[in-house]
Amino acid sequence: MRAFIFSLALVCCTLVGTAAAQSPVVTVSEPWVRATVAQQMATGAFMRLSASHDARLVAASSPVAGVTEIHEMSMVNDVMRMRAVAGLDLPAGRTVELRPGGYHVMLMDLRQPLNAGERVAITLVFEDRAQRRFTQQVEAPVRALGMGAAAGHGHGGGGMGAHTPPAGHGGHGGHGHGGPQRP
Ligand SMILES: [Cu+2]
Repeated sequence: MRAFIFSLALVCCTLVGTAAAQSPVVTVSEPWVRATVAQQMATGAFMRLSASHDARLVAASSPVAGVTEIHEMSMVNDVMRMRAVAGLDLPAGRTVELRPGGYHVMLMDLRQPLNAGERVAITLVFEDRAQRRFTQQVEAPVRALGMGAAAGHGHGGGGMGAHTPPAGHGGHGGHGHGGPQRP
């Protein structure tokens, strides 16, 4: 009986400790990167994110890209536009999807072509509610154009895409964003 009470107390302490720390765990599922064609300097990475506690995706990086941003894509007057955002909120327990036509991690200034079947390492940087940062590494397989994505919703596909500098961040326009995305 004594042992039982003791172990109960232990469980309580553990639970309280976890709640106080509020350290989010972000589950990343089905990450993938869109394959590139010759001369293409930028592509998107997509995945599903689910945080155990409120968190925010605030940055990303990859050895294959000189610049990595978090982008939002939306239809503006029948034109697909994408812009960099400061972060993407991940409300506790909700799955947030990064997908073609929506939010994505934009890999720019690519150092090499990305071919289907390869894997790309991406480091995701998250922030908890107290603005403490933590990172998570994912290995995203490269998938060919059109696979797992609605056709025509790609980045800059057929000249449809246009980058808009993020509001109030005038400096974002100059870093090679507009390189040939798809000849
Ligand atoms: Cu983008």
